[in-house]
Amino acid sequence: MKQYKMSAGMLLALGMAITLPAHAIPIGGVEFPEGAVSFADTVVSYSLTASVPSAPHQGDFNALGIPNYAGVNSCPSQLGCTFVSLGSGGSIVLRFDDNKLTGSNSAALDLWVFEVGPNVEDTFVDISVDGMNWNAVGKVFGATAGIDIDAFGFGLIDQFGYVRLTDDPAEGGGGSGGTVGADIDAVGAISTVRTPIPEPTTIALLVLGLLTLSRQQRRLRR
Ligand SMILES: [Ca+2]
Ligand SMILES: [Ca+2]
Ligand SMILES: [Ca+2]
Ligand SMILES: [Ca+2]
Repeated sequence: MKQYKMSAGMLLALGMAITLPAHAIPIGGVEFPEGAVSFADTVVSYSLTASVPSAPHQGDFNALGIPNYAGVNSCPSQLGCTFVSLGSGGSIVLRFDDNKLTGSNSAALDLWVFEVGPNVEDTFVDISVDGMNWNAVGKVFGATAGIDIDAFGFGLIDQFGYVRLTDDPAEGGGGSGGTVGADIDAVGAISTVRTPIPEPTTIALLVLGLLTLSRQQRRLRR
């Protein structure tokens, strides 16, 4: 019969590796206490108006994950691009899957939008629990900018799964051209909770089970 050889020390290390909280890592110059998990995971919709960016700048998936813009403003293709242009008055709806945006019960910034490209362009921001009922939380004023959602009456107990960004057609120098409208590289929740997958208690029980199994096998070998 095959024997499982795992020491108590190894099991403890495994348990710690799974349950230790993530270190605060500055991403794109901003401290995200939960790291890469904090960023938007799925594009729900991308809507353009009459004033559209060129095709290489319409890759909506480029707004997902951690920021990766490196100064290239004119993209050869959507895959070779790091941001998505919204067009004048266009919008994008993003969803958090492994995390949720929360307030902080303080005036600290909770949501950060990485807006890039040659022009600094303003964006209206709305947040939603269910992707249907929206709450306006003001604007981000181009470049990389944050929002304190507590200023709009929210707090730690509020959990939002959706963010909608809408280009303000009245602002920004990019009224036309390939990257017309705000250019979104990434959207991150500074104040965030992880969506529990799996539950820490489940992991603790698993480690305890393995520990018991290893003890029993050692006893049998004697
Ligand atoms: Ca995420
Ligand atoms: Ca706040
Ligand atoms: Ca632009
Ligand atoms: Ca990006």
